Amino acid sequence: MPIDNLVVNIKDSQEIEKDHKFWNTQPVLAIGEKIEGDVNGPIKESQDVANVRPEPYAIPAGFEWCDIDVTNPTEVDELYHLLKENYIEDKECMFRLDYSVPFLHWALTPPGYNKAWLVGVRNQKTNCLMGCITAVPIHVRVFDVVRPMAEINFLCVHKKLRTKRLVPVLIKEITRRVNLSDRWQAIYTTPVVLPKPVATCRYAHRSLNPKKLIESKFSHLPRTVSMANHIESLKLASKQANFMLRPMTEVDVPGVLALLSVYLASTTNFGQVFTADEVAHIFLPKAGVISTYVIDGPNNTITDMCSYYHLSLTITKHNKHKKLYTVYSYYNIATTIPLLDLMRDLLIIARNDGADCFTALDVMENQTVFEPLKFGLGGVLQYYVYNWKCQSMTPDKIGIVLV
Ligand code: MYA
Repeated sequence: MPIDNLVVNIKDSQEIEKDHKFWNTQPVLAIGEKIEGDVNGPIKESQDVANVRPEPYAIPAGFEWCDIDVTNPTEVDELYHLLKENYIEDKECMFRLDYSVPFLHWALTPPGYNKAWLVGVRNQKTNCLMGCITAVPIHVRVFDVVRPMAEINFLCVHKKLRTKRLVPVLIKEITRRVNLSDRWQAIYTTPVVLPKPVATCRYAHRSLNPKKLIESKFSHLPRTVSMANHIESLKLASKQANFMLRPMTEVDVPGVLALLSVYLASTTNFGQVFTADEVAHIFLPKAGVISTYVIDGPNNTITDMCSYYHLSLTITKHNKHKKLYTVYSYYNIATTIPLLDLMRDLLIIARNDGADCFTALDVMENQTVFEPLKFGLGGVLQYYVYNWKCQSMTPDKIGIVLV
């Protein structure tokens, strides 16, 4: 039973829609469609790139397509503000995800990224950015098959333009642009149930600053417990226990690559196949963006790692608190110490880093630490592979975390 009684499901699951007018036209499995045996491959075969539609899809009158150049300070700022005001929020609109500018730059410029895959929609008159969808290149392993794919994220439509069927146009346009690079599969996660998830995962939250989380109504004080006792029950040590755990540096890239590659291939059915350049870009610590800690083994090897990314929440309706500093569990691998000890130290590091809350999905082995480390259960997140047919998986077989 969760000790801390968190109420907010920021990426809450929503009702299954009955008639998916758009999704029913796409190469995805239908909800409820069963797969026989060990089928694992595309739904629709790859085409010749020469046959991909060369011109962009038509967009509603008054709007135009743009590429978003996140290396341009003005454009990344426009993206930041679109998301800050219009991206994912809880049902009561009390909390909204707040991806920082350095975070967006990091997430959207991995090695080999393509500017044409960061797609925006502008109002022709005002030039305001009103919608977006992004893709970055990634190699993904699904069971035993590795494919170059796209990782889709940051689908957002300005609140004033909702329910006007702009999403199908955005998705068709990003698909066209990805297809032009001869890629025919994509991965994405959403809180909503669409045809058809490959896995359904669950968030769990660990309070690091219980008083602030309760004051801002992110979590409840359990009915029979006083605030003082509640705070005491969630208290963590002031320092990490394992003094060998240290921030990752450039020389650790080969060791981290080897550790990640062996671990993900041997324990999961679905994961990113990293290159050294990707490991350097993704995992080297960047203040306020990504924190990675490692333990050394013999001969420049890395035996254990843990990491989190920094993604705050705007508190929309509170006089005192305006922002929750949340960090999200990323990749955690323990081979020389128990995962429980590694994660306890990671919580301490995150708390000392100023985080109010540590959030994790029940992917890989995370679930095993939730109860002993006093996490409370949160919302649901669905994982998808576009244009792929395979058996669905349990969360522990998911070896990838999308930001
Ligand atoms: S997940 C984050 C999604 N963003 C948010 O939740 C931000 C806040 N919300 C909004 O901005 C809007 O409410 C959104 C809907 C944009 C969500 N994924 O234009 P509409 C379908 C996919 O009237 P609106 C992330 O970024 C819906 O079922 N489809 O919608 C990953 C319906 O289709 P159908 C979604 O309410 C994104 C149609 O859109 C989602 O104005 C992965 C309605 O269109 C959703 N989250 O705006 C995208 N929500 O009738 C897929 C609704 O069929 C990528 N819909 O049910 C696929 C791979 C593409 C590349 C392939 C390459 C090979």
